[in-house]
Amino acid sequence: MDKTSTTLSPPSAPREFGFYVDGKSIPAGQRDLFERSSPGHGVPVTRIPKCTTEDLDQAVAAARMAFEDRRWSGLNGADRAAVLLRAGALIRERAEEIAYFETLENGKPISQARGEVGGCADMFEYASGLARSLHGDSFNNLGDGMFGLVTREPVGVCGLITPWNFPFLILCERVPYILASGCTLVVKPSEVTSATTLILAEIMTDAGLPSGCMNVVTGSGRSIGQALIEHQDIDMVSFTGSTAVGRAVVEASAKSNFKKLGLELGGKNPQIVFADADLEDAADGVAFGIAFNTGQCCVSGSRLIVERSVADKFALMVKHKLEKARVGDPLDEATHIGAITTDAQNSVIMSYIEKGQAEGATLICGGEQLDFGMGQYISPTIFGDVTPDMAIASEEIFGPVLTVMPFDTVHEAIDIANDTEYGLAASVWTKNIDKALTVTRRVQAGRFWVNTTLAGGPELPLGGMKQSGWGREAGMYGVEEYTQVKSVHIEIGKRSHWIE
Ligand code: TXE
Repeated sequence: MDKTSTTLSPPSAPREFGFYVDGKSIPAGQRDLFERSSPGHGVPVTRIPKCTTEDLDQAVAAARMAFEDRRWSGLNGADRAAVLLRAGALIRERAEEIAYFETLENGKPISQARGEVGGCADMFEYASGLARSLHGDSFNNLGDGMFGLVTREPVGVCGLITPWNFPFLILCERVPYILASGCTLVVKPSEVTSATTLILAEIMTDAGLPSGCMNVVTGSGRSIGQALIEHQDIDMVSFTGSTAVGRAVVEASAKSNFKKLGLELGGKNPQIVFADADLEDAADGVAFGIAFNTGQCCVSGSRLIVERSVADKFALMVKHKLEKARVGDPLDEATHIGAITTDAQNSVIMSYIEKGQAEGATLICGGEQLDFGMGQYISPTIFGDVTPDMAIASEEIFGPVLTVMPFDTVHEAIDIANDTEYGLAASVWTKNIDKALTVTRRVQAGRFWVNTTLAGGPELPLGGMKQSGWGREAGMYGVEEYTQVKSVHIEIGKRSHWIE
């Protein structure tokens, strides 16, 4: 590993975090601890408490009390906006610390983590405006005797379960919108990446969020996560993670209190490249789409569907790009591709690489476990001679593994793109406006990119079609998800009597 430009090193001892309830950090005390080692360095970096179900009950009770006494939902939008704006500023102030722990726990490159933290501050700043502009509707067309209103009310106490691939970004695509709506919340981050969620809880208190409005319980999905989704006093759950656990969330909602759900699940996202595209641009975009965040990205462009006349040439162009990407120490500012976040994920990716070869696909590049003497790294991988029925072409791998499938016509490209149970994201690369629009209309995906990929920001909503999930996060749509509407008929003058 080239370590010439490494500027940071892992801590000499792990930092201990408490969980967070009612505006205070609560130390682990007698609770068991979960110690997290950096996937890039193999040394312990953080320790978090394994919360008990009593801790969860306490956190939910704090969120319930904060919601019901209206210390947050009863404020006017401008006051809520002021807190969210201050939180954005505090995220910027603590950006280096957040990026450092994000990189240590997740394994993503520090330069990428810094960029994400800046984007997270922006989420808060944008959502602050939505706290003021959120509104309902009125009906002035019901005749002289009647006026109609549709008001928006916060859903109540939200449970938020987040994954390990973008611990801070996914959190910040939700928390400011949840708070902008007037809801209170209890967050359960992934057990392997809890640090930056706990830092955000401190930031929210420092920004002036009343106590009890944001609580964080830490621990495993099977114990604390499951108890949260079954909880009778949580009104809504937003879950981001695997499709399997997504099903468990739906089941738990049905078996408990029919809590409202938002789900962002897996993806097997197409990158459709036409021969008339700017192929240099497209090759860079496709390389970025599959290797960004080591492909551990629900929206990663993992299926390259490319026009047959340029397929071989284009696959080599992507290969050359990926070969120039620097894989290595996530704390090195020059690194493009960091470590695989968990041992389990590393095994999953390597088993798909073996399966691809066993199924008869051709390894164009990568496919190797890289040995840097520390951590776990996999070289970016491309498979050619792939057919849509192969596991590597149909199942979410969640790693830097790209499958190449050629097409001859626009309609064939659309059919291959839609031949999946998922519908999270898609990209199309072409200079032909008709092709771009036809593909954008016909491919089923909640997020679409034309001549770019993985673009995002606070304005446009996120979420999936088909088995990629329910609902939308971020943007005005994201705030509205955390509200429920009430319709109000108002009689003007005297109501005509039923019985005279
Ligand atoms: O996800 P899990 P994992 C996909 C990706 C990956 C696979 C497994 O394919 O290989 O999922 O990753 C909590 N009740 N994605 O195992 O288990 C858990 O603690 C309630 C897609 O990490 O779904 C964590 O906080 N909660 C993806 C969160 O759910 C439970 C992001 C996600 O964990 C729970 C990550 C339970 N029974 C993985 N079990 C995306 N869409 O971005 C676990 N959890």
